Amino acid sequence: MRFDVVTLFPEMFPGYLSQSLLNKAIEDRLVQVVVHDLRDWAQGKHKSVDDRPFGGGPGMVIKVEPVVEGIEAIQPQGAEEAHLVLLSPQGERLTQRVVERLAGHKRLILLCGRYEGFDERVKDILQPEEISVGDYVLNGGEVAAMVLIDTVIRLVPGVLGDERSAEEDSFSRSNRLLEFAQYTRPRDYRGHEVPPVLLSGNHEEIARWRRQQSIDKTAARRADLLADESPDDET
Ligand code: JD8
Repeated sequence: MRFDVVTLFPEMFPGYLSQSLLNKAIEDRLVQVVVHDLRDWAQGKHKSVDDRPFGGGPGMVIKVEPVVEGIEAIQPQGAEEAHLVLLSPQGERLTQRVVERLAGHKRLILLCGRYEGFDERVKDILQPEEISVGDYVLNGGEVAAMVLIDTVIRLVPGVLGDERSAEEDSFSRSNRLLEFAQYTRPRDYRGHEVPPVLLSGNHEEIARWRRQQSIDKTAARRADLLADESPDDET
């Protein structure tokens, strides 16, 4: 799986990319992340990528030319044709179902905006899929792009190793429940004890207890997940 990230702030990515799971996936060549500086396609002596909005108003708008020319230059850089994603508060909400769909592409270009966003003609010309990571306001698309990468790579075969499958994760196709509570040593910390069933060695009973924990916690905190009966592979 290849990600091409297009951003005005490429220096935000190395710290994230050096995180253990992702770094290992990159070393194992399961995942490739290429970060591109949008300013490389800026025009003129001042290399400006943004300008004041027509019609007035606060802030700056990212110009159409560097974005269109940048994407046109990046698209043929990979062996695979890339699916273009624009991170935007106006996009479709990123749910695990959307993550599963995006993971079906071999290559994604993630276009990160800043300021007041892009000149509308970027969307008219490039027709990206617009994705939002949630209903709150970020300062730009970079953190959203990291969220998208983080969620999609979990579904790339081999990335998680074989100790655990993404199928078992909460919100996945086969599990719409929240995770059960986990404990490790010590058995007693300041009078807070580990539930005895987990120390029983009875694996059938442990599985039943965990399942019930998941159901109870989901009902109490996220009843909406239990109510969602929509089909898994809705496209
Ligand atoms: C991209 C600029 C800042 C600030 C309008 C667009 C995603 N879930 C999400 N929340 N916010 C974003 C996001 C915010 C962005 C940009 C994504 C580029 N901004 C806002 C208010 C004025 N701009 C996002 N994905």
